[in-house]
Amino acid sequence: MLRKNLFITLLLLAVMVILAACGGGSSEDNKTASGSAESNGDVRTLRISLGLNDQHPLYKGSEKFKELVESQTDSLKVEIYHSGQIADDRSAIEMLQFGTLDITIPSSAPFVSFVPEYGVFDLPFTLTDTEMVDAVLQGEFGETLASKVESQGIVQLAWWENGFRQLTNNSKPINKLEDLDGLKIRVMENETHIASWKALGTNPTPMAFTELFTAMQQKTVDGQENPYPSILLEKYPEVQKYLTETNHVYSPFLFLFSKKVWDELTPEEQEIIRNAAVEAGEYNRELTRQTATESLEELKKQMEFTKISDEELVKFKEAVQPVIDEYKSQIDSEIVDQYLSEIEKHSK
Ligand code: KDG
Repeated sequence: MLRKNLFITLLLLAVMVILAACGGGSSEDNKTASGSAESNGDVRTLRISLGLNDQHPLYKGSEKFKELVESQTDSLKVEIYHSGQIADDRSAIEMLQFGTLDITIPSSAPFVSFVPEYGVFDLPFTLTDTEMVDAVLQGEFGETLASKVESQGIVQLAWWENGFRQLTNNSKPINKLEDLDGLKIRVMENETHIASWKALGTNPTPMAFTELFTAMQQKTVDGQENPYPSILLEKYPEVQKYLTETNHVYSPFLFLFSKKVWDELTPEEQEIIRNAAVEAGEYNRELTRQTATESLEELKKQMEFTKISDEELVKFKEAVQPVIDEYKSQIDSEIVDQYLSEIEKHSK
């Protein structure tokens, strides 16, 4: 009798577990017409795809965005997927175009193959400090450039910050241009970056961010270049010995939204999301700059640090000038002229 009751109880339990699993369902089941955001009638869940981990100011900024949106409406929820859980940058951008993802916040470099005008940021040694960055991106030029993306089925809502990029490698300290000779460097999937690092004497390999750490661990590449927060928070000192300050390129983060999903939102929801993206962007930029300073102090304890002298930097700039001239001509000249005149206007 006892055994029979036990069996019935266990059976009932198993049925309840199965029913619960079917009832909860994965987020895939409740897709909207656009196939991306989850919606159970009156609540839509927006998914954000990030390449960096949950320690980075990019993730912290996304949490701020989530807090701002969810505190202003019950019709929207935000889910954040970090470390390329959903996709690498290029695939995430394509998913926005198909409407199977709502938001991604990549660097500008992988976005150039979608909107070539964003190639201005890849011209080395153009933007030189954060005041200039804010004047150029948070002003008319930033608006002009952001208005170019809708033709790609994407809406850019704000400019966030990745930062000024620095070089790391596992082979030797870098003090002069010749020290770069033959180094195998991972670069972003971007023609100008490949050409620039070739012109600097290295052997560049374009690769998705999600593959970078393993490539360094397995010594497929000798080094890479990223801003200080990414170098520290993605734990590169575990696989890289030498850190070199070059500030060779400034990488903005682009807060990108799927146009397919955007067009399904109410004007009130659009306004809440746009304002939250801008406000969380201010928070992200401030936090990224603070983190960059703190990260460098910490990295100097974990890696051998060198800084390219101003005299030596002249040789770096001379080496990449032909690349700037060549790629400038491949970008809409009006945009390049506006970009360079804005930079001129804000040069110290
Ligand atoms: O999603 C984050 C990436 O866009 C960013 O870290 C890319 O700087 C980048 C790189 O080196 O790929």
